[in-house]
Amino acid sequence: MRKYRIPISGAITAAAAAAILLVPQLGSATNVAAVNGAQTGDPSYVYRIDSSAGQSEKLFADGFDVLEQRDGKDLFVLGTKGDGDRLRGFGFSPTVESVLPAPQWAPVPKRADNDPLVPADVNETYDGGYHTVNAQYAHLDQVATQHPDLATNVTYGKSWRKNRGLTGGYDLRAICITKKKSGDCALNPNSAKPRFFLMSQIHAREITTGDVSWRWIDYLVNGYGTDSTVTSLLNSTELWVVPIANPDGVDIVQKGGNSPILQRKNADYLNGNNCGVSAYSQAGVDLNRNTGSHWDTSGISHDPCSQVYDGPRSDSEIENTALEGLFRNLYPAVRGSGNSAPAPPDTKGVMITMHSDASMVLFPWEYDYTVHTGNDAALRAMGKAMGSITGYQYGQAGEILYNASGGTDDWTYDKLGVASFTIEVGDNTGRGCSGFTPRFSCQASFFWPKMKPALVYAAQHALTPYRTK
Ligand code: 0X9
Ligand code: ZN
Repeated sequence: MRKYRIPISGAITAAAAAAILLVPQLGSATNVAAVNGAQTGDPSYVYRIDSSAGQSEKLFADGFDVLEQRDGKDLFVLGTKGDGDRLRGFGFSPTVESVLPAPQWAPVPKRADNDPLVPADVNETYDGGYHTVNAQYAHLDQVATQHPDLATNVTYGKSWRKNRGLTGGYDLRAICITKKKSGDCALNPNSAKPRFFLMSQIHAREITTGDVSWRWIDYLVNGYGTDSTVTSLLNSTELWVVPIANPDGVDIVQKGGNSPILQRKNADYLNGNNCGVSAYSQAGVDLNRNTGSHWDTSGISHDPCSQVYDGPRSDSEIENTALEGLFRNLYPAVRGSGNSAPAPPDTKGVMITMHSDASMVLFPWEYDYTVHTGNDAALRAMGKAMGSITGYQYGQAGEILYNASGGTDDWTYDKLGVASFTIEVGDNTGRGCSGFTPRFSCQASFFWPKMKPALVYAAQHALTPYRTK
């Protein structure tokens, strides 16, 4: 087979890279498949197109994945079997140059407590047990079906790919968990119960965080009526979870199978598409630099290939505007303008966005550590408490990590006054669970026991976070 170098197009480059990277491993993957029954997707096709100069632009515009490889005036496009017909429909005459085998990975055995009747894709995993986007979404459906008195699903938007009508995009989904009374979980900021909001994988490759959300959801729905802490939480509080805030990015990550692709950003390649797919150069916008809170002021880059590219304008990305729309539907805007106006002491609500893996509890202002919020004492007190529960450092980002503008937590605090935190879920104990893709057994043995009490603490403070001393 020919060797294709780095593909040009950002969004589908990961698929290309996954397929290409997996080729050398095919022998061992096949063996694993024979033993465990590997999950496979569809093969990818490389099409050769006799094309005059400039047509790559048209191919991009039509959503095709043009590879960097050239042969005279021939171009190469990576796609599905059906893309051959689509290319013909756009007036091209493709021939199949090669077929790349589908990524393969071995699923973990079913979780011991799994109902054998649940849809199969709840168990679809990669890299030893991490759940795919579809599995996370099937989990939300399963939980709502099994616990109609406790769980409500909300679709709050579409990912960048889905919104553009490209293949492989996803809905943006949340779940609300509470012992339901009339009006609970409504998209109305004036809720009877205070709201604790947990989100994960806005940075796609930080895969520990999605797993913590999965376990948090299970802990809540399985504990109601049997665990007194959970029971009183669900009676008093709405627990919202967005397990995957950046599903297009996670789709790229999971295509690496047992070697996840280290995509951090979303899949929006329109600002620059010649980035490759490495951990340090990749297409996409960093969603945690893109929000309209002090956008473009610190810890950012204007290079579209950079890990911290903040986008062409504030809130340019649909994953963020959709999420912000959800936040506005869940929390009233109670904070005045300016950097030091406090939210009132009786403000309700806590938001935690999980990242990895610096082992830190962070709170606003994250864009500039020399500026403190008007709620600094209470945010710091909650940060300190969660720091002592987890064994993590705590502080504003610039105090212990680096200043960075346009993050989710600065936005929810800035625009709405919500008590907001980033928890960098990590291993600072030398137990071998550090990095973006720790072995899956670290989740049950290390991260979940560490995070559970911190999340319970935060949820229990959703009524009056700013009264914390
Ligand atoms: O740089 C980030 O976005 C976060 N670290 S990570 O390694 N997970 O990428 C820290 C974000 C802290 N919060 C804000 N800057 N808003
Ligand atoms: Zn992160």
